[in-house]
Amino acid sequence: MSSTAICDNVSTSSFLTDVLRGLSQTEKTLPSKYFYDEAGSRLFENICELDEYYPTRTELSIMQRHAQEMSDAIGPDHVVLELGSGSSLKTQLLLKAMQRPAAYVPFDISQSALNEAVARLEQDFPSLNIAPVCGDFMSEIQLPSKLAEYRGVVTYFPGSTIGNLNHKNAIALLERIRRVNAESDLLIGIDLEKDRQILLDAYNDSEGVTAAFNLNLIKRINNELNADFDLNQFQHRAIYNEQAHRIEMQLVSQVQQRVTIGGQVIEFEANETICTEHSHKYTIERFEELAAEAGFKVANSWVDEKDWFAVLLLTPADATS
Ligand code: AVJ
Repeated sequence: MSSTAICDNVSTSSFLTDVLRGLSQTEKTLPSKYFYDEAGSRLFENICELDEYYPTRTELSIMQRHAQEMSDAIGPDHVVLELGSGSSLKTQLLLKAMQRPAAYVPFDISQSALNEAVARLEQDFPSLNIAPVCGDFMSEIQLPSKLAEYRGVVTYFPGSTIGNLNHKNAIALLERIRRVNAESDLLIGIDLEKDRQILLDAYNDSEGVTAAFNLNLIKRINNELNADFDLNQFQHRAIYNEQAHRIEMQLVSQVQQRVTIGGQVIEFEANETICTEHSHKYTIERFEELAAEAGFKVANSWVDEKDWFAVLLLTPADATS
């Protein structure tokens, strides 16, 4: 299998452009969406199984305990649109709890990830109408045309993936979800602010899996963009930025060095950093304000017993119900 196959309607030529643009800035950055090649996807799955990485199992426990209440709050006969390929246990728990789901639409940038998810879900839900869409949710999100006018759509966006986006892009994504359908609700997982040491440990795990995940990004650039990063000369680091309420993952250049990427030379000072990912941590109140800016209000919220993670049901703020 290859999770790197990108569907036809998504541009593939932008990887090099994005990489060079990010590394040409005074504060060097690389887009976190490029973490997930085949090796990166496998490393991320390994991260999810670490004791220190609490989000996956915590969100799963919320779904195990509350999926039925979520389904009751959403209502019967809904189209379930999931951003991401929906191969996870969380998706299965939601679909199992939904009453007469009209269709399940996994929406993913990777055709192969979609194929695998569909194959798996077909077995577990033989009577479910599964209508996959290959696309990038950073562009307009559309349902298959025969479902576009359907009344009652819920978008499922688990994993606190929204935390990767800055304020402006998070609002823009919520607005795109809001526009999917006149009656579109959103069930979204968000990671909550908590003791900073717990956050730091989750992104600096003792087995070095997160480090390998972070370094895999420049390994991928070497493989796919004809670059010569020396992986031994960069080190993983994750810090917590209290003011911005986010984990910041970095690759730190251990020495002064130059790297060639697609023929272009990039210079690094010793200790210079590349920011590879932001992972925002919210309070429910702060997320509520963000959602309001995009036209959503919080209808329900479910948390684990430690208040480490939340699943929120958002509905259009202008709904007349
Ligand atoms: C998949 C984006 C939610 O931010 O926690 C895990 C990715 N990065 N460890 C996160 C990630 C480092 C993860 N998200």
